[in-house]
Amino acid sequence: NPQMTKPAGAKGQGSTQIGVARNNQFWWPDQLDLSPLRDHDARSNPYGANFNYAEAFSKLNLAAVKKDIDTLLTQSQDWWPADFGNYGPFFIRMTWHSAGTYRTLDGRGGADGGQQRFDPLNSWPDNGNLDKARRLLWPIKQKYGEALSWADLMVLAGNVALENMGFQTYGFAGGRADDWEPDVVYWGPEVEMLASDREDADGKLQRPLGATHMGLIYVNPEGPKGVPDPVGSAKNIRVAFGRMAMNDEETVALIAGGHTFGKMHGAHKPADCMGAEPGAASIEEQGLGWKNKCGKGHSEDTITSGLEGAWTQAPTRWTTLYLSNLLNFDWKQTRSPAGAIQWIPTDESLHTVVPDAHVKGKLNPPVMTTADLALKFDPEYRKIAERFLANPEEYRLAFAKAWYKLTHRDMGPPRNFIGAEVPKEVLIWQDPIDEKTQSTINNSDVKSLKASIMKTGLTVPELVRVAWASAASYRDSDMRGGANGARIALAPQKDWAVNNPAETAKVLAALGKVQSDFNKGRRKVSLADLIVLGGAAAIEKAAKDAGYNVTVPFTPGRGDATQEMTDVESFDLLELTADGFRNYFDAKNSYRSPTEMLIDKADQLDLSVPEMTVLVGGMRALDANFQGAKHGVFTSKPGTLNNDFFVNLLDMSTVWKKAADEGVYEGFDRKTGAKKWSATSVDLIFGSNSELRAIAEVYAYDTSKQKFVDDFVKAWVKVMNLDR
Ligand code: HEB
Repeated sequence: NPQMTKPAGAKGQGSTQIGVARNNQFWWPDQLDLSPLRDHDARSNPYGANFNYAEAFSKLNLAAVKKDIDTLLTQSQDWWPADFGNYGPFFIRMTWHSAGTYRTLDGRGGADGGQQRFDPLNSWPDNGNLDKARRLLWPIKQKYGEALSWADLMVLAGNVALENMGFQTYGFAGGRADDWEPDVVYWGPEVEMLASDREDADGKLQRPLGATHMGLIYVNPEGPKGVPDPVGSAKNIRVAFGRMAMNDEETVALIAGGHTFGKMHGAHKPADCMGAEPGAASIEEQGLGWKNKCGKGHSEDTITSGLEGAWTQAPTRWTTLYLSNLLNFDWKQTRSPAGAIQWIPTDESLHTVVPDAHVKGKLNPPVMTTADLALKFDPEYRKIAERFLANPEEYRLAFAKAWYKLTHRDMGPPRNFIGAEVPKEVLIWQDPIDEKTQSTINNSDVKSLKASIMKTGLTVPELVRVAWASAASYRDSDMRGGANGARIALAPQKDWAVNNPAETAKVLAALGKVQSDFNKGRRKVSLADLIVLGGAAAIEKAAKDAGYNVTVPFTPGRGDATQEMTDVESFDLLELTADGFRNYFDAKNSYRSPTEMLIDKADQLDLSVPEMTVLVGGMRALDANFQGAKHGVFTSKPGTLNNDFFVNLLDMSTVWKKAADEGVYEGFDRKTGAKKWSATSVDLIFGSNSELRAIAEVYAYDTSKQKFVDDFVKAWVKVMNLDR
């Protein structure tokens, strides 16, 4: 994927500068990039690895913080005066752009981490001038320090803004810890901001992307690729908001509710006035960008999107005016002072109904973007918009709930939601678990249950695969999935191809029998715990068979979910199209190569390069491939936990050749020519990539046999506990 190796930044000049180190992907674009497994090192965090943000936040007086933000909203600052005397709308846009990068397909993006403060997001054209919104909040951040992350503050500011302007929000949860460096995320194939080259021939948006253009949060306000076509815009919006987990009703509520507030900014032609984005601005601008040299450079001279005007007659109040304007007025195309296509009422008497944000006595027409008109001209959106206008309370609640979901979607399970304003109700998108099913087992039960599991006759590979399948559904990006809940026993997970439904059903039936026998007694065990315990028992046996005595640490306490608690459609998004740890690859549905998908999965499992390496080697030794395939099982004793994978991979007596089957390789004895092994690229990459080979060597040392077993068990347990 050579295009991905160019800097995402606007000009890509870095590589021609003297003294700039080039990474290997610059010279050899096809070389596997391991950097996703090395980001967010604890040493990047000035508070260190042991800082517990949730604890710090929970000591905060949330009401006091909110009061401070509320006061700040109407204290206009000379260096960036507030439109209509209230920063509320501006902050809402900041919040929405912070959360709105979330995309369901890989769970990346979203408000967690506070990524908007770092490039590339910091400098995305769509985030224009939001550098000022965050800078306005600095006094609050400075006051509360480590107890209030930027990530939480950016969401909270939007909530306080809504409340200040008369809207009743659904709730707020803190708990988003800050990142200290940009996430490594694939934001699209384009090498220029605002370019769009991410649709296939049928117009389908490339997976896993959510936005239609590089540098935009969702869609182009002026219409698809700039064409003022409201119906076409509706199609874009439906895909883009769908990939943010929003249905039609939520989408209408969000856009209408959001554009009830504030205005757009396009007072002058950007080319004549605007300086570079923060990422490219000069050092004396101190992190700010988009310096505007026209007029005052702010207030009535502000340029952000290039569109200009407010949607409603009362842009700092919660009203239903957006909907009534949209539906009741006829709209004609016009251009903003900056030259962008937008729409104003055909009725000229309506051109003097909106007060100006800064100039006293000046009156303006309300405006709509092409994307706003999508809500009027798409028949489905229109029905919803009409219903909302006729039922204001329904509209209010729909916006409140959609806003809450938008801003909290990537926080993971309910226990991550903290603070005095967390709603009592657990919502379906939080993937609830039935608390009543939580295991109450003690250490001696753990021992006896392991014995009962091994007596079922289930094999080591069967138990390992199902435990892995259960836990490895986890993705760190939005903290969904994982072993807790035992959703592997429920639709859709039980039917995923990667989980080999027949085998999973067989193993779960046998474990279910162990569970029901045990639960006749005084204590109870959840299926989720038993699945993980099954993996532990199997690994202990496999280690013993290889001559090592190990205990796989186990922490009980998982619970089970019911089918009713499981949003099947939303869980389908977690389906793995590739799992290198089980040597599984679905070529049709995977959007990258098997080895790249391995790195992506390892990243989602929060693994380091050594952890990923030892897990792959161990899984092969355990014979835990999908459907028992022999690729990479470089051992004469499959099903035992030994380092043969590494020893044999690095053994020079084998020569490797491509096999007839796509993606398969065969290893032959260099002298006799006899066929010894078969492998996939996921296996061979550990011998071919120089950085992975360095780790593979470690696990092949004569002196590393015990280390291999210990490290494997450690990494395995980490995966089992990722969601806890
Ligand atoms: Fe929005 C603003 C577009 C959605 C909220 N937006 C805005 C603008 C534009 C837009 C262009 C202007 C900017 C400047 O400043 O210039 N949006 C858009 C689109 C979409 C949207 C295309 C999709 C369809 N929004 C949205 C949502 C929300 C919002 C969802 C929330 C919820 N916005 C907003 C606000 C504002 C805006 C609040 C205003 C800001 C101020 O005032 O500053």
